[in-house]
Amino acid sequence: MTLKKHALNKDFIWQNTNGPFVLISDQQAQQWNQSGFFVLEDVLPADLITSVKAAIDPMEAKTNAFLRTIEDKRKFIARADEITFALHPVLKSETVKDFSMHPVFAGLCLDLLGPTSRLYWDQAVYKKPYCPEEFPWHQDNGYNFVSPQDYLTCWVPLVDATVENGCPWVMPGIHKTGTIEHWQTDLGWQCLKGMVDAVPVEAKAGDIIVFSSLTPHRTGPNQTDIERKSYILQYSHDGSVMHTDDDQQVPQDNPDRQFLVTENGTQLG
Ligand SMILES: O=C(O)CCC(=O)C(=O)O
Repeated sequence: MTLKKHALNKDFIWQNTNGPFVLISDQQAQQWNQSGFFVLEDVLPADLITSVKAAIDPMEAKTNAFLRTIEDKRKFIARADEITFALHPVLKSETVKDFSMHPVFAGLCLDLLGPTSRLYWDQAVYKKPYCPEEFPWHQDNGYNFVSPQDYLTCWVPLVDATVENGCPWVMPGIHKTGTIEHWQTDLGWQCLKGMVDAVPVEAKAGDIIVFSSLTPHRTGPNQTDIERKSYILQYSHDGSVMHTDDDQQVPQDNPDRQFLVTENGTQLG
């Protein structure tokens, strides 16, 4: 596969993570280095997921209700009654804010990013029953280009995510290239076509799918009557900047939603 690099990806070198680790196993570290993803199984208790879901559901309901009122019932990648993106639940709920500082996320930051990290982005993504469309192949850093390019995405299923209801699929190995070129489609930014070598990643509520901002992923259509609910938390190196279309570099340190979760090797939660 010949991949063209993103115009801003000039000198990226993937750095393998090396122990000692506070949370992940050597095998997970090896999968991270080689494939750009792994699953942490059964690390979040059911009552915690229930309370996070209860906090997010009304936010998502408002988002979906808003989408129903606008032209074509869609805005950018969000479509009423198909796929919704409820942005920054941490701004609206202490339960969710506390969740974003949970030791499991702080531990992942220490093992995969380094001593000092911030929450960079958080959003709930709900795929409605019988949503017919996939969400196309992309790297998270293909949406808004952030430097350093390698941040961390934690895809948290709020209900069990299966191939049938639209779980993530990943393309292993490409993370080492850094950010690749994306093109715009009706469904979102896209960086790859086809499914050869793609790996479906099913996960249960209580698990976390962990992948790099540089790992191409997609989610499939929802072919069930179950609403597929996920909460996505992304953590970046302290000092990260977002590159804007007019060549500005905007620090990603909004104190309300991009707060530190680890500092000098210490978990702050
Ligand atoms: O969860 C989904 O269905 C797609 C969302 C996604 O991949 C993302 O927000 O990067």
